[in-house]
Parts: sequence; structure tokens; C-alpha cells
Amino acid sequence: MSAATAEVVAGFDVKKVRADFPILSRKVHGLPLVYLDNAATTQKPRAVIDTLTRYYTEENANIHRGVHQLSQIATDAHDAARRTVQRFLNAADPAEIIFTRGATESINLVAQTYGRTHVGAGDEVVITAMEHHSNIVPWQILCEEKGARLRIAPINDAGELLLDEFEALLNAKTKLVGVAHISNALGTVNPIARIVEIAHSKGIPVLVDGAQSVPHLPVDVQALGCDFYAFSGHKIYGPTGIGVLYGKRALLEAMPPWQGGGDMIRSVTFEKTLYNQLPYKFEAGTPDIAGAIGLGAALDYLSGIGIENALAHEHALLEYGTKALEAIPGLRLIGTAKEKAGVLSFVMENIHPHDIGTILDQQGIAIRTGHHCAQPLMHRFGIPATARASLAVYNTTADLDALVGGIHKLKEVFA
Ligand code: C6P
Repeated sequence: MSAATAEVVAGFDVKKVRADFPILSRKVHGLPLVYLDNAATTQKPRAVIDTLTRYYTEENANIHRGVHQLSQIATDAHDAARRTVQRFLNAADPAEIIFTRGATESINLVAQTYGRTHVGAGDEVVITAMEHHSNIVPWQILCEEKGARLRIAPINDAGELLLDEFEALLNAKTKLVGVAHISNALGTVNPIARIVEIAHSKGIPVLVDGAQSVPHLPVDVQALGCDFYAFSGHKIYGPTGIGVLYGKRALLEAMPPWQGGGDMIRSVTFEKTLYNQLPYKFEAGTPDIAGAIGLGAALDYLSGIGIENALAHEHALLEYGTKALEAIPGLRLIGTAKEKAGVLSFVMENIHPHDIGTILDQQGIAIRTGHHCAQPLMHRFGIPATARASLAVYNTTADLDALVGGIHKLKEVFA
């Protein structure tokens, strides 16, 4: 797709979208902000900011506790947010939506409940070589505790999962598969439906780390067939501190609670506690009420734009950016999978990624540099770090032109 057409995906007006995000009009180092660090966190539209302000200005109260009117209003808004998430993921039942602090907490919840009850000595958990630390370390902790083994499905040099080798790793000892839907460091989109099909044919449940996918492509958990799906609100235009764990009802019902406290109980005596029904069994203590409501507003906002429109726009930008970066001598893209989402990770000859990030920042361009919490993946590619530009619905070809211009300037600095 050419520069001229990249911003005119039918039914999508990027200028209008940009106007919804107040922060995009600020300056950094006296220059217009070019925000290309969306895989780390996205910016927030006015609709989300206003929802949070309205909640704290007019509706704030604790939920599920008060008979007073404000508590009921807050409870209703929190319940509505859960239903919004349910619809967004096409989950069968709102009780399958557990609010957490983010993708990290969602994965830890599964490791500490499902994992602790199903994984024993000699058992195995299978993940892939492209996982974020959040989908590695919880399983390592579990495996260490239980005397189980963490096994790693390999990837090729383009950053694609080797499906045959993945399948060959699965056996009677495998108790769970954990896989990213989209790699944060490479942009690879994994074939989740196929992975689930393979794992289920051997009776193995699948947890999908959806931190990078829910904001960028339509996700239907029933169509994917996955057993658990985790994501963070702040990467999908919502607030920080709120996230979601989707789990199939039968699995969640059978799992023990994780944290104990208020709201997750039906009755407590010193002798015995009976736990609350789903989803509250997994939501101990006062939750991030405003965060959940803000997340609901973010999902409504994205639904208003149309996730298919966002996908098409970001894909056009990805193609545009890939061509432009590939044309820069001495620059190597890391992550060249056929199925890819809006991540442009790269290294440059004789320039450390940290220097790339610092010099781009001086030009108002925000990218992320480092190992992206995927150190084993960096080892796989034999590099310590990459520079990563990551896209969102409000980015433009002008942002990518600025990135390319910035890289040419930094090449001059290091010439
Ligand atoms: N990746 C990035 O810059 P939390 O921190 O819980 O919101 O999300 C964790 C997480 C889990 N899985 C994947 C695939 C992720 O990309 C992330 C967060 C950010 O790439 C911060 S390290």
C-alpha cells in the first residue's frame, strides 16, 4: 500500500481519531510528539479520560457492599464494564471475565490456581521461544515448586513458531500450553486456533497471552477455542492497573481461589470459608472499580472505530514502515513473520539500540529500546536488545516518515 493510500482505509479517518487523543497534540523537547511506543502502553482517548473523571466526580463508591445509591450506581457501572469485556471477547458468560491488574496478574493467577492443582512432579508445561517474561516466569516458579519441567517450542529465523516441533513436544505429561497471540518484540501473530486444535487433540488446555493482540485484531475466544485468555487494559487505550483473565466457566469453577479476602467469600467462620460464585471468587478485595469502568469505555471507543478498521489501518502502516526501514542501509528488522502485526523491531550496524532510542527521543520520537521483557528471545536472535517502534490506531505514515528521518539523522551522528 502506498503512502497516499495508507491513511485512507475505507471508513477510517485517522485525523479524526487523532483528535480524540489529547496527549498527541503535546510537544516533547519542543517538537511534536511522535508516539511509537504503543506495545508498551497506548495513549488514552478523551472518552476514557472523561469516563474516569465522571466516575470520580459523580459516582465513586465501593461496590457490592452498600445499600446506598452511589454504591449501587458504581456496582452497576462495574457490572456493565464486565459485560462490555464479555461482548468484546465474545465470551459465553460474563462470569468468565475476571478483572485483574493486567496480563501479568492474569497469567500468575492461572499458574497459581490451575497450575498448582494440575501440575505435579515430572509433568510439563509448554511455552514458546517468543514469550514475554510474564508468560515464562510464572511457569518457572510453578515448575520449580512442583518438580515439573518447562519446555520451549522453537521458532525460525523469521520469528515464526515451528508448529511441527511444537506438536512433537506435547505428550501425556504436558499439563498446559502457554502462548502469546502476538509477540511484543517481533510482532509475529501466532495461529492460535490451530495451536488450540493441536493441544486439545491431546487433551491439553491452552492459555493465550493476549496482551498485544486484543488491541490490534478481532478476538473471539469461543472461535479460538482457548481455555484462558489474558490481557491488559492499558495496552488497549484503557487505564493502567486493570486487566482481564477470560477462562472457560467449567475450568474456573473447578479452580481453587487465589487470593483470599473480602468479596471472594460467601460465608466465613473460623472453622470454614465458603467461596463466592464466579467471577467474584477470583476478585478478592476492593477492585480497581474506576479502572474497569475506564476499560469498558476504551473497548466501547475501539468498537466505535471498528477493530477491523484499526486492523486494516495498522496493517497498511506496517507494510509502509517495513518497506521504509528495509531501505535503510545497515538496518536489520528482527521479526519478519508472514503473519505480523504492528511491531517494527530492528537493530543497526555499529549503533546500540539505547543510542537509537535516545537520539530519536531528542527529535520527539518515542520508541522502546531494550530486551522488551523477552530476554530468551533476544538470546535466540543472538542480540542483547532491539529498537522497537510499535503502532496504534492513531499513528500515521507521517509518524513513520519522522521515524525514518530520525534514523537517517542518527546515522549522520554515528557516521
Ligand atoms: N509488554 C512491552 O513494552 P502487563 O505488564 O501485565 O501490562 O503486560 C505484560 C505483558 C505480557 N505479555 C506480552 C506479550 C506483553 O507484551 C506484555 C507487556 C510491554 O512490550 C511491557 S514489557
